Amino acid sequence: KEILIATSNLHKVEEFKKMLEPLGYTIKSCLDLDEPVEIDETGTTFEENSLIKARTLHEMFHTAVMADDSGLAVDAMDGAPGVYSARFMGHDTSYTVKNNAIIEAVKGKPRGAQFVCAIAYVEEDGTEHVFKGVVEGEIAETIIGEHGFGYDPIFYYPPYGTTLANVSDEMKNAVSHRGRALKQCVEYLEGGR
Ligand code: ITT
Repeated sequence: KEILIATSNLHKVEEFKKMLEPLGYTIKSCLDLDEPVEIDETGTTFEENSLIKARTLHEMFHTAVMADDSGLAVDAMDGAPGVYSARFMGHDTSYTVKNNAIIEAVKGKPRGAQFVCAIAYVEEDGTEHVFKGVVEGEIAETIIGEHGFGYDPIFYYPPYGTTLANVSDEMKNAVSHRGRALKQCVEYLEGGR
């Protein structure tokens, strides 16, 4: 079965492929389209934004569409950057700068943080579903690791004793917000056969 993922983020595409292709799904994304798709993420929650993205592509192609809206919520920053994670400090600011700013912001404060992911799935006939995944961790004291993307190098995951950028893709996907949301989505997909 072919699923169109309503994302232009190559890192997300790679994670979806790694998790879905072994199950027999064929993955396409906005990166395979001739024209870039601009989607206004006007929602205030991960759920709303994931649905906005999935609906937009479903309206264009009438195929099965999945979308991911995700981000990092830092306790000491009242849940920021949250749904604004991609836009935090501006789209063109490097993640080294963004990650160091967050490390600075939590200095001397509680270090708790969550990665949150909402996956919206719109079936060919338009039926909508949203699945949510969360992973609890802490903001690391320094940037650690070269794998993953975005905020992974500062997301310390206590059971692994290191950040999600310092473990294999398989280890990240096994516990990540995206992995957890996608697992529920797959349970629905496979259950419905
Ligand atoms: P699309 O909307 O095209 O999917 P995006 O990157 O703009 O791409 P979001 O609006 O959902 O997607 O923003 C998510 C941001 O949250 C992402 O750019 C990262 O900064 C951060 N993020 C999400 N998942 C992450 C992960 O697994 N590891 C590290 N950072 C993550």
